[in-house]
Amino acid sequence: MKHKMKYHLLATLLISSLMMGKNRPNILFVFTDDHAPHAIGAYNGWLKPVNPTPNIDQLASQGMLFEKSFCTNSICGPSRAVIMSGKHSHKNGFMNNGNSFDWNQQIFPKLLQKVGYQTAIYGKSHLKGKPQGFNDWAVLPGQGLYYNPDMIFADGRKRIDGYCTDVVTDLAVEWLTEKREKDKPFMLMVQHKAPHRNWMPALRHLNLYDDIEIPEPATLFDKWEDNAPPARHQELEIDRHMDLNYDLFVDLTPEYNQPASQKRQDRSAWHNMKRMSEEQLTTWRAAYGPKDEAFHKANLKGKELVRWKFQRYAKNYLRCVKGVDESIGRLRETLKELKIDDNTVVIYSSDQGFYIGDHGWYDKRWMYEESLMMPFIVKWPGVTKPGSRDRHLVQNLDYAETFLEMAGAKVPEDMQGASLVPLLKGEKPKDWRRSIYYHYYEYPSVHMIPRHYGIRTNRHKLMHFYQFGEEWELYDLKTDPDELHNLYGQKEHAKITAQLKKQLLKLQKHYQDDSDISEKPVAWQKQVRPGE
Ligand code: SGN
Ligand code: CA
Repeated sequence: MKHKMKYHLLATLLISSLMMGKNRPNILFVFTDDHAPHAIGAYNGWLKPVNPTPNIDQLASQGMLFEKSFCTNSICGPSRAVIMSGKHSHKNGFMNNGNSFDWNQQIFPKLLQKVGYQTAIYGKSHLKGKPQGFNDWAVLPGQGLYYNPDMIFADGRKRIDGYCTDVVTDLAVEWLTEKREKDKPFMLMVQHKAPHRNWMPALRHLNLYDDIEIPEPATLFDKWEDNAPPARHQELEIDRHMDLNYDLFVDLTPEYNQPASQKRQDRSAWHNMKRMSEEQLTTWRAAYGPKDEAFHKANLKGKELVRWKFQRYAKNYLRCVKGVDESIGRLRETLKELKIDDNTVVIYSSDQGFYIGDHGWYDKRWMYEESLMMPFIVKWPGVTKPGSRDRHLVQNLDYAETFLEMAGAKVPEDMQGASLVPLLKGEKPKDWRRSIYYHYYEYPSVHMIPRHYGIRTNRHKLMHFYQFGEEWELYDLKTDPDELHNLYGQKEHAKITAQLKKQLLKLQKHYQDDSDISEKPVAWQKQVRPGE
């Protein structure tokens, strides 16, 4: 009896101290734009030899890395809307970048505030409108600029001099050290523009990797022979679509204002160049001038030109990643200085994956692995086992519920993911999902990837491109991890195809995806490859 009372007293004390905000962890969520897992050392991809991310790798060695982490819709705004709402795109209403997010809906930061958390967001939001649910915020307008960006604060728009990744980190460090209320737990979201197109590194990184060759992806010269037609009608090839001036800054100066070779491209490269100060431009020209000169001299053609473009692209992309990696180092140092490192969950993620020459491409959008995957690394002191790796199928759909459970808040019934807290504790729930659902909607649009939906299990992937008749793809990820052999329609795979189709329908019912898929463009919107 005595024991029981003691237990009761302890439990009451624990609950009340939890409610007071003690013991509940702070959450630092560092989120970037277009950072593919294979450009993180700890993910052991083909870029590992470059050692691109020592600070993120250290985070992984101290926490848990999710090897099978995926998005629901591989594009920026939609991925962020899924994270905010814990609901698929068709439920939160933000299906493609052209939409505006309804900030009045239920989102996790508002629910965290209700249980006593302080919330702040700095950097790229891409959801349009004034953020709700945050005690403090400053967001980049639209895609934001790499140099001397404008930022929108609650009290208006201001230009801040400096390199965007550093500017955003400064704001976060300032909030942590000076602005937050120290007696409340917090959720701080630090959302970088980097390494988004057009890839502009910090001045201190312009010559990084000059002396090395970046390894090439095995599929750099993929001809998409076995895919359904959409893979041959895209506009994201390094060869045909990546522009020497616009994307790679060859000979590019602010005065050089010729239109980009692709009609639909916006003008971000020019805007970014024009924004730089004379001093910044001098350093920029000093770094790229000699590289451009060597390029002109070499007079490359065909495959050699593609190889050169790939090197320039991959280096600039990884230089941008370097800035992000340094930001993580700085943020973690700040947590240590403030002595809150032990009670702060640190998370690293990015809105989707990316092609870094894989399949000959850049950009994302497809349901193929490189852009379906998202990095997801969590260090939760006292909870995650250092250096552990989880292999359950997880999605950005799960983040909101995870944050809420971490904070001891109630998870609303209508959220569609699952809290990852059990996985973070190292548990292996028997009833964990066996497949994930995906749906991409933005077509016609830049890069011309048609709408598609699909299912991915541990072993297989089935995709349906529904705008141009019945186009399907089926891959066995165990025997064909690069997704080069479309098995759809082959007799020996009819059984698995039927099973997957059934499961796919089940998922669509489960998530209540009733989005209109009847709209059918009459023809491919742009180029048709010769011979088709
Ligand atoms: C811009 C980019 C595209 C990119 C979209 C969406 N062009 O339009 O390459 O696919 O954003 O990216 S750029 O010339 O402006 O860089 S997203 O990450 O925001 O969804
Ligand atoms: Ca993105």
